[in-house]
Amino acid sequence: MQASVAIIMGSKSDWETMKPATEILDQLQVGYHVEVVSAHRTPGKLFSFSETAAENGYQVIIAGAGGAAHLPGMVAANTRLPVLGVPVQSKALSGMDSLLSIVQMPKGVAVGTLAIGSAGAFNAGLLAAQMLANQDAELAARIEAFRAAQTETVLENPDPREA
Ligand code: RP5
Repeated sequence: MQASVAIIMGSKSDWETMKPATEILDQLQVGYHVEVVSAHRTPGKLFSFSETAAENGYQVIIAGAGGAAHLPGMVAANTRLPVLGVPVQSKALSGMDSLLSIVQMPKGVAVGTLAIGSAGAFNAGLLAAQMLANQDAELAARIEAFRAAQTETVLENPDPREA
């Protein structure tokens, strides 16, 4: 399957947080590539990855990072592809550092920032799929089915005391 989405993260320690992005993409049958790219420890790789991302066939980049989370913004600075940033929950500051590092981009260079942690990673995968679905009717149908099933699950079990 062609990898339309690149999922990158600053460290292997980010993987557990970022994994839900792959789970929803698997469910929706969207191809992706996963790789560690560190803004601080591998700055040359950050530049080569982001500068070649479009020619390598990616259409959306999901970038997760924690702490001084410069990865999403610096990737966005070096590619025209849409970048979705996921703030990883840090131990010291609970991810507020990650969130503020990613969200407050200067005018003219955009990063779409998701929620802190694994819900943000899942939604980044979902949002990437929704972007791709504008050009893919079959993917659009799979997303609509996912959303309908989610709604049905909530409606079928409204009692908060039951699992
Ligand atoms: C960031 O520093 C990474 O994205 C990670 O969230 C954080 C800590 O990295 P490790 O020290 O666990 O490798 O670059």
